[in-house]
Amino acid sequence: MRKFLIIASIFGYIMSATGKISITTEPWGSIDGKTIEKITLKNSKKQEVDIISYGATITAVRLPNKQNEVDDVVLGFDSIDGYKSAKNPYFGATIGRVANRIGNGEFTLNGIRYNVSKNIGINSLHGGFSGWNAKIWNTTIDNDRVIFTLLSEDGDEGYPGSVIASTTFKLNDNGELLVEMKAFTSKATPINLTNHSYFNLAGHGTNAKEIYNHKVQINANEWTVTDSESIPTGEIRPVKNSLMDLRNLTRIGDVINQVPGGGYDYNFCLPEKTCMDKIQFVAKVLHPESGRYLEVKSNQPGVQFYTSNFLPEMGKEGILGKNNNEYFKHGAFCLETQNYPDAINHNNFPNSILLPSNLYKHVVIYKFGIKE
Ligand SMILES: *[C@@H]1O[C@H](CO)[C@@H](O)[C@H](O)[C@H]1NC(C)=O
Ligand SMILES: *[C@@H]1O[C@H](CO)[C@@H](O)[C@H](O)[C@H]1NC(C)=O
Ligand SMILES: *[C@@H]1O[C@H](CO)[C@@H](O)[C@H](O)[C@H]1NC(C)=O
Ligand SMILES: *[C@@H]1O[C@H](CO)[C@@H](O)[C@H](O)[C@H]1NC(C)=O
Ligand SMILES: CC(=O)N[C@H]1CO[C@H](CO)[C@@H](O)[C@@H]1O
Repeated sequence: MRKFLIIASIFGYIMSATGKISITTEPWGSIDGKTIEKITLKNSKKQEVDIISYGATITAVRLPNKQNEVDDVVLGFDSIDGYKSAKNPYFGATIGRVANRIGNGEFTLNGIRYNVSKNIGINSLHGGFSGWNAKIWNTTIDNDRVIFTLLSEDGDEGYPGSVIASTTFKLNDNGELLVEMKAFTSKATPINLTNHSYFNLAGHGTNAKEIYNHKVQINANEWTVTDSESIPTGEIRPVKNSLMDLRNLTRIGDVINQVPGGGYDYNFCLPEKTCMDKIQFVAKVLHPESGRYLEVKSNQPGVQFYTSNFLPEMGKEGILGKNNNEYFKHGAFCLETQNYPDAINHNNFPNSILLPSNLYKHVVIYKFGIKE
């Protein structure tokens, strides 16, 4: 084994295997002379996940369908240039320090007013101009897990405190991709991380035609109402008797075009509000024809369900993605587990402040399977 490792690493390719899970590493381009690494996790069910060290980004999830044909079910690019480009809508990345929006890019903490980068009009989105999605994380492989770590300096994008963050990915033989995000800080700072994979269980290039055939279920009795800039007004409203009621499996194509704003881009409130150590059921999505399903569980209080409303309209120039596929509006869905957006500015939302003595821990489990 040792000899194999040495020979393999001479070719820039490292492989380790623990039981039925294998992990391989290869270089995947570079930025300013710094090598980006691509890690591939594989299990014995022919399920595979690729993650790169740029943004701790999931670049591919390959899954068999009922006929045992494998498709890649996440949107992405063939090279690092695509991920770096201004056209990249955060495909697959780990988002921080604060996922989603902070109204006016401002908040007050311990009596101090902070400005953070306003990178979307007057608001701050997904951590600012160079958020954690645009940093090269350090990579460590530990048995069947890959761990990405990042140091975010005091004042990074206007946020207080130096933060050390890690995102761990582990695939098991039960089809579960476990993702664990952790952070420590030197000063009180808002933190709420998420991951932003754009899924299409029919295959990443099949667009709205197949997304409409997906059925979704979200375990939420309430949602957070937003204004025209997608900033929460503070109101938490029951889903009952509305298009936000996705408590039973619902075909996306039957509802999406009636939703205000051109589709879903709303935060749903899960039953447990404070659940650091408690994992709750978040959502399930099924694509009946392929049989592929995704089940999401997490320890977070909210989930942003987003149906790619801001990808280019069909008929215009799409986003040129993997294998020359073009991606268009409603071509994928995201289920971003998170704290409620703009929590820092709403007392009735769950706490979003990380104190120096505490550990931030966000767990998400994506279970991929096949329903016959
Ligand atoms: C915040 O922005 C205002 C102007 O937009 C500026 O005057 C002030 O110095 C900034 N504060 C910080 C802490 O950067
Ligand atoms: C990676 O580790 C090195 C050495 O420990 C450190 O200097 C660097 O800041 C780390 N990079 C990131 C992105 O955190
Ligand atoms: C991001 O989404 C991908 C989808 O496969 C998932 O594997 C990953 O665990 C997610 N990360 C987080 C932090 O949610
Ligand atoms: C969900 O399904 C259950 C059982 O099939 C049914 O009783 C209930 O009315 C449905 N709820 C909604 C909101 O459609
Ligand atoms: C409710 C929740 O999980 N939100 C988290 C946001 O982040 C802070 C720490 O930074 C946690 O304390 C909250 O629990």
